[in-house]
Amino acid sequence: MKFARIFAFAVIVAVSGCTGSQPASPKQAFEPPITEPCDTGENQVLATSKPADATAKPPATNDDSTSKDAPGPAPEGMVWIAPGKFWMGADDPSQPDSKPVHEVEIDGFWIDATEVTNRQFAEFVKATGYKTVAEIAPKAEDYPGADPKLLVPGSVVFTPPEGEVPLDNFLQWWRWQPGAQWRHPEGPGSSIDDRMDHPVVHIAYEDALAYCKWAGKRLPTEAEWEKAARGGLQQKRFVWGEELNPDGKWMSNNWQGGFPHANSKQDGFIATAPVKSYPPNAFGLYDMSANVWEWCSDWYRPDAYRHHEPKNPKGPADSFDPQEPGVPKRVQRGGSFLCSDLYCVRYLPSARGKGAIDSGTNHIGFRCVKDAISK
Ligand SMILES: [Ca+2]
Ligand SMILES: [Ca+2]
Repeated sequence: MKFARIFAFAVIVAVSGCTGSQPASPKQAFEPPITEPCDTGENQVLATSKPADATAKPPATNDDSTSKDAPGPAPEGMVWIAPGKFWMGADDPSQPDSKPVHEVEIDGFWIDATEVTNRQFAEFVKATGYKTVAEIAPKAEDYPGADPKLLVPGSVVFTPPEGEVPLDNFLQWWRWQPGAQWRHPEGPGSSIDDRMDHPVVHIAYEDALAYCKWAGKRLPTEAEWEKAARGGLQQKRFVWGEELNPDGKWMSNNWQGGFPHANSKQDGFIATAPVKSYPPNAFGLYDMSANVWEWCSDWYRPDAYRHHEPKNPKGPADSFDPQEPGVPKRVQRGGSFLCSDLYCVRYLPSARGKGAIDSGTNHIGFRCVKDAISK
């Protein structure tokens, strides 16, 4: 894999002390303020906010996508998104790659109500013996300059620094951790035994594809994901409406407090939360905002929306990220438990993320969709 685990590469090279080249820098978690200004004005954290009641009623929808139009019984754990149009994107200076706002028509499809959990992924692995990318040692030829001792199975793990740090170098809070993988999210010694209903993490794109194929499903397109995430609330800032903390409650698992060193956990969780810990959106979907990033099938390009087909857009034919030309990236959506209002807001239905296809970290997962009729 020529581009295997580029995120890991960055950390491996940095950790190995190789200074011969600048490490590639996948920015799937955050965009540096220098290149994409953060919006810190209207999202002031409410110091007294508490986690929302996950059993609360979802918001009313003005979309015509309702489950009553489903073509048949719902596959287990899935929700029907009826065919229809919606306004995709955002007219927001902090999200230049989400412009222009454009109307898109989408065929109906089924979507998982939750992120794929450790319990579900374990069933897949038990049935297939599948090994994730993080469980396979990187090849030396793909990582020139890396210390061979570091070319072992592993992944990249968020590790908060002890104190405040400048937000211009992600290597201050990401580390290459040998042995980190979906069963051991923080590395050897960590376990998912008490996290079986949390979203699976350390998932590279091909890992997500393999699961989807086994499950008879596929990854959503970016347009399908956004239509589902918005829940019919046309052009609203959040998947639940316009307010960050309606009734003083946190509506998703993101980050509060100083980033990246002082998570104040006002929403109840430092890292991943069990799926369904927060209220669903108006379509009955959970964690479309934050918890973990979710892979989509589209290649990433910042100008993708200018070339979208009006119906069922599948994204560009190739990938281009001006910040890392030559690194193939797919789209990721929804943000994660690391998304901070003080750094870069990414837990919005319009916000686009991107990830090197062979890199997973401990805040990247996925959910699947399924066509009404197998194609
Ligand atoms: Ca949190
Ligand atoms: Ca999510």
